Amino acid sequence: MKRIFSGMQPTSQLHLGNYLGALKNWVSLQDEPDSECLYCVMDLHAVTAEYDSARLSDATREIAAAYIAAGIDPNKSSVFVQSAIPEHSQLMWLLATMAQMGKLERMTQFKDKAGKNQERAGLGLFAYPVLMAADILIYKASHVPVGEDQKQHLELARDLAATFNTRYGVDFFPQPQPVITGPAPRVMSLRDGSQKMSKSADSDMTRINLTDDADLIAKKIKKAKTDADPLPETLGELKGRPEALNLITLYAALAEISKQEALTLFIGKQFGQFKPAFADLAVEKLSPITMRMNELMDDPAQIDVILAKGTEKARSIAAPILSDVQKIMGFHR
Ligand code: AQP
Repeated sequence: MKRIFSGMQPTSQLHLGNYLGALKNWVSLQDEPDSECLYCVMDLHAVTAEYDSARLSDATREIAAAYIAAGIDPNKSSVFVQSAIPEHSQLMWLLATMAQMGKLERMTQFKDKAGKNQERAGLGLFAYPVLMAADILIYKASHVPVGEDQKQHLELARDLAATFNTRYGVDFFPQPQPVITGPAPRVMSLRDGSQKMSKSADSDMTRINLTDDADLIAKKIKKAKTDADPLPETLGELKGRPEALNLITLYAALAEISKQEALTLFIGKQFGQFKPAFADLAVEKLSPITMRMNELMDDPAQIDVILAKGTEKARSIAAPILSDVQKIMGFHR
């Protein structure tokens, strides 16, 4: 039996990187035999950065709506909100006693997000990967579908699972396996092929959001950074052209063809010809998701019913696991 867990933060609108790197894979995993899927909106993580408290609740619903609009079926998967399951934070504290500061200091996401101001970064941002480990281990999840950027955090979760088992002489936590598959595990910014597409990047022109309308998608693609050379015959010839490779990767992922097949469609063409075709494809694939999201957001009560059902299921798994952890650690009960 596979138990699949993953989540996204309600920091902003989801973008094409979130969709192609993670969410699209979540949808296909729902139909795997003998698997149980838990998809969480990670609001406790979202407050580790500056955020708008007046927007958090709506932003949380929007992410749940995006999951469902992209194809997560609440009858097959549990969709819920992290802060509704107190066991995540409770397990985090227990795991924090075993997490080494040195390992946390090496986390690239912390370094990127804290920037030059590490001394002034919040403890929550520093301990983010410990909470992420708790998010996964509180369900004894066996598989975690994520984008490539989360690989290092997953390794820490595996490390903490092993540390717990060794320290208490038990075989309690399984080793969660990262599932980093799909045609676009690392989608890059539209403006800089060396940076990942990110919700928190300052410029909205760097990403395509699932809520962007057709005109905005076309505008962002038109203004995407490229180079002056035509598209070559083989993928190998895109070496050293990160923006071109990113756009071909995105086209291929949306069209559900290989990168080479995508390239073959445009051999010898300039970006002026490629970009309108890519924009049409992006609109065709994303607009049904946007429309469904908008319908769902018009009926927030419907989303809340789905979340309440998911919460019930998630807590029924998490509570006994936390209780077992407390017993293993010797707490008075
Ligand atoms: N550019 C990307 N390419 C592929 N996958 C990506 N993911 C994020 N960016 C890309 C995957 O989407 C999921 C969302 O995780 P998150 O909400 O925790 O956000 P994140 O990984 O920190 O990255 P974001 O979306 O850019 O948010 P901000 O800017 O707020 O940090 C994860 O599975 C992630 O791998």
